[in-house]
Amino acid sequence: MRTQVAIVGAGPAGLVLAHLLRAAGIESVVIERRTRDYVEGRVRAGVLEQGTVAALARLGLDRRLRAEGLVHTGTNLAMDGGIVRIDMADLTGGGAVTIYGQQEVMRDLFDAAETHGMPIVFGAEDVRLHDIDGASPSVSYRTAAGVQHLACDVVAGCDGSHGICRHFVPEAVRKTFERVYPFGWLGILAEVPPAAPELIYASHANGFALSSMRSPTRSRYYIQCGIDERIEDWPDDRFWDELCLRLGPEIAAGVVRGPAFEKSIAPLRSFVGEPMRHGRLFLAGDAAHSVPPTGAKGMNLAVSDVLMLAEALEDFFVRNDQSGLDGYSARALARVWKAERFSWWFTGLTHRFPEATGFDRRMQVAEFAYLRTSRAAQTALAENYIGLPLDPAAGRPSTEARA
Ligand code: RFL
Ligand code: PHB
Repeated sequence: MRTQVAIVGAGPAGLVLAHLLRAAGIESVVIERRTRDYVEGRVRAGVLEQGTVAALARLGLDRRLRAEGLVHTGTNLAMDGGIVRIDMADLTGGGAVTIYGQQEVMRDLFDAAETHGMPIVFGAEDVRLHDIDGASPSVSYRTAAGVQHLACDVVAGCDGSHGICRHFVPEAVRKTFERVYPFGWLGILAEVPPAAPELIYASHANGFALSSMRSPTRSRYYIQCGIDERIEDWPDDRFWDELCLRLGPEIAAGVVRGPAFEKSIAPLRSFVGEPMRHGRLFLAGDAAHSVPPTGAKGMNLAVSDVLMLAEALEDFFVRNDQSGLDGYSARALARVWKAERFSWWFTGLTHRFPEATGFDRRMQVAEFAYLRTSRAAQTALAENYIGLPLDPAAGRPSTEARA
């Protein structure tokens, strides 16, 4: 088998890339270890930046998103009984985010892939990359039919944080930067109306809590928990009691309790692997970097990476110009590091760190007090939350301008 771009991983990065390439007339094959049901069933992100929504719209993948997504023009921070609303629309000149679950995004991407007959191999085991240093790389994998070989011009490593692609960047050139947080997020989904119409990020002496949603009838809540804690330690009643305590009495008054039909614990980590390219291998999304979920940036970064990669691949295949591929890693990392900074900062402001000193805590209190009264501080939060532009310095035309 032969294709132009072999894409490893059918998460948001891999599938959005496949759709972008198809729109540019470039062939690809997506190789995924799991089943469609598994990938679509993972409860993860919920907040789409405007750039992500615009990319899906450009691909004609926004019909359900427009009908069912909830446009939020504000978000809220609560600490020590005070609450500050970040009016994103006012602070950024009309900016907003859209609440639409990653599961729904995946469903739309898979449905459209099926409609267009885009090749996706599910259940591919033992994926390996070959000859990425040369001009004719290939990918091998095993299915029920035996070992398969896919020859290609370029490999896109979109296989998430536990993927194998990043390990094909040789140790000698690979630099990793990591921060592991001493806590995780325990999240639940429940078929109950959300506590408030907008998201609330709350900081409490017992730890962080987040009130989010998937729809007007479906709530998504998270609480900070220890990394050693187990789901079994958190029966529904204990979760709801702790959530209400951390959100504070005013917000808790709006919490409607109900059975949690999904409950999971995710550790928090900041991670970047540099460079995002080696030879003919290009990494995108969680395969190259992770952010703690506090800034709601993970899926959005996966999409912005592949927007840049698709542009570079179009230059390469359609215009015979390799400069975009050569510049991809630096261009993507410039945006990645800003999202890393924002996610790290927002995590630091809102979570309780076991090793924090009295000084550290006073810094959080002072930062929150500053945010409450400073339009500049609120603007900084708002512009990061709605998503920074692809290329802030006007050195290169943005994707939007070229479209
Ligand atoms: P994915 O989604 O992990 O997809 C990678 C795919 O590659 C497959 N794979 C392989 N395939 C073949 N061979 C192998 N050897 C393979 N190894 C892995 C996997 O099966 C999978 O299908 O990575 P991608 O595409 O880069 O997308 C990243 C996002 O999924 C992730 O960043 C977000 O979910 C993060 N995230 C959030 N992001 C947001 O933008 N907004 C949010 O509000 C948000 N909230 C969250 C989150 C992640 C969370 N968890 C559970 C980590 C909330 C949580 C709790
Ligand atoms: C979610 O709804 O899953 C969600 C919302 C905001 C975040 C993270 C996750 O920052």
